[in-house]
Amino acid sequence: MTEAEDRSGWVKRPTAAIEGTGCTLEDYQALYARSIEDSDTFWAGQADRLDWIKDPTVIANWSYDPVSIKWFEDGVLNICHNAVDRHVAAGHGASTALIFEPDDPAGEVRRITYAELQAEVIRMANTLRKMGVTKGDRVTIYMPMVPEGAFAMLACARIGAIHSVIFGGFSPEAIAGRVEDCRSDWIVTADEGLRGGKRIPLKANVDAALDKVSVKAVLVLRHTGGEVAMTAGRDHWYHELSADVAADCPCEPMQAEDPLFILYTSGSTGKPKGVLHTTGGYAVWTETTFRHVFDYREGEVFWCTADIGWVTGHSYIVYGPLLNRATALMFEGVPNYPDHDRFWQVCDKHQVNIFYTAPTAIRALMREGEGHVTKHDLSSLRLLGSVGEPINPEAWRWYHDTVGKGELPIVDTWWQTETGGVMITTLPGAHDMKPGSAGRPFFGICPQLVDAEGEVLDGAAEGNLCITRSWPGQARTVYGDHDRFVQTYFSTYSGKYFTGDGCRRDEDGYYWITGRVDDVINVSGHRMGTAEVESALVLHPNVSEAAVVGFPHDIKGQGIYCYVTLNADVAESEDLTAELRAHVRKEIGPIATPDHLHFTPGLPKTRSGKIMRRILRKIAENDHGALGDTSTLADPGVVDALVEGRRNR
Ligand code: 6R9
Repeated sequence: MTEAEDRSGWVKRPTAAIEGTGCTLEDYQALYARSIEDSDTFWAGQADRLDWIKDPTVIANWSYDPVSIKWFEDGVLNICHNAVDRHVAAGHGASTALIFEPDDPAGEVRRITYAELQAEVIRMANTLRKMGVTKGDRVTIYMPMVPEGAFAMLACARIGAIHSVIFGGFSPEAIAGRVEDCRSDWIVTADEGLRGGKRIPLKANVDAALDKVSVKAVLVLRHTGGEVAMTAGRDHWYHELSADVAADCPCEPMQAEDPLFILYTSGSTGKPKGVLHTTGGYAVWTETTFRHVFDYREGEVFWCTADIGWVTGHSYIVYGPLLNRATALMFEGVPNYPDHDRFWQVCDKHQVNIFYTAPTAIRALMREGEGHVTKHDLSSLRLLGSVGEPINPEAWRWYHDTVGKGELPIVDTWWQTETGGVMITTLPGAHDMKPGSAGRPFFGICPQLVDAEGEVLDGAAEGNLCITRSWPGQARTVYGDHDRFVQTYFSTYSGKYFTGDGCRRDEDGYYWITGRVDDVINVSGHRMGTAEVESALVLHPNVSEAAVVGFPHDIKGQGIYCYVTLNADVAESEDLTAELRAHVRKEIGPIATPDHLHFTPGLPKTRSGKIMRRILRKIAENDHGALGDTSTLADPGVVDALVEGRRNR
């Protein structure tokens, strides 16, 4: 128990964080009320901080039945202008936009001012144009965590192309699927990435993907200098192709509802969905959430440890910070290289003020002991943040007490790829915190809990989390498949956006996310559809059937537990286990590597042939006493065999 705690379960917000911030509890309450009761005026006011080529006069225009979502629809703007050029034009060209910390701590740090950022984005934009990219085209970005990744995103936005960033840890198969799905004709990549001293063969992965799909051109950044194959006529070195491009490139005027980016994310069924975000609403939403949630003050260094391949990197490394003229740190490496103190060493080295990371990283570092933290001077830190999965109270306390010296506020921000930015969080100057609770709804957000039948639950309750009103940063569709968008998010509870998360609201109106209620698991903060892992497993010639569930994992939050039925003539073996693990890595990527493979002659199925996942989850959790009703199973004997198999591991 620290001094900051004065009520059981509560951690008081520190008064130090209140000084200088615009948002006290009273402000929050007044602004929140206005954001709901007078929503258009509120959002028009937020939108006013941006430069519009044509000011929007229609603010919100949405319906959840039928599904059609538009914000600021008659407004015209360019988000790259707002994130970059606007600041240079206002005389802030010399302020630092990005600080790049390389994987190797002895490597070269890069500081990129807003003026330099503008020049770099123009160079990239004109290079893309030279390759033939025009407004509305989809450009795939498969890059390491280097500033050129951000340049490429902003360059697309500048010329009106739609970026689709693919996390550098994904496999050639995953790249091919995504390139094909959005019919992207261009890929921006690098020779290799670097993570924890290891080289990631990005260009080779792209080459393997391009055995399956074709594109017009590939732009390759020389990063490590590693040897790569270049296909004449298709592949271009960035430094060569950009050498003679013009030094100016006007920003394309974009309608607010013109697409900005596609980002693929896992769902409970089928292949990953291309979630589509548009320009105006996303700009207003990331600008506003960044400003309030992180209480950003001029000159501060903001560090979000996510990768730009995830939505957190899009919204809080690139767009949110740059729209606020912040200094964002971009880190190429991993938390435990060269040692477990890397995060804290970087915080000290770059005098980081706001630090935003994931619970899985906190748990992993907590295990290594506080010595790694205390040996560094962390006095620059002012605010801590968490995102990606529920943070367990033990990890919260360690973060608060050891990293935050028992003083710093923590914002536990709940949101999703589909929400574009933070939805539920405490605000540092406004709210006391409860370890493990995300807190209160952000401006404009109306959460609602419903039971399985869709009945609305009031007051303190636990149920499925829905959002009843649209907000500017909401995804507009699934690229190329609007029906799937409607089906996935608006059909379970008609007239509401269903998040897929379970949630409890306590007597103080604080929200506690309990995790996914669908067949999505959260592994180290990464979303993974169990169906994706199953499809990968059954692609193997020896596998006849597979069922995948999550199970509690100390570091990752959830691990991947795979039940596998082999073909009749195949015997299980350690070699086959290793082969199947490698097979899943190859199909999806290392983040999908199974933690457990449980060979079984059969899976528990109902008489109609449905796999009873509830039972498989319980067995994976080692919760054998609570298997519930198994009477509807076609063959109840299967369960005993599975329990026996679990006990033996
Ligand atoms: C931003 C991001 C979304 C899913 C979401 C939920 C989980 C994210 C959380 C959290 C509890 C938090 N999640 N933040 N759960 N507390 N603070 O992570 O997007 O990759 O789309 O994942 O992550 O289950 O539904 P995304």
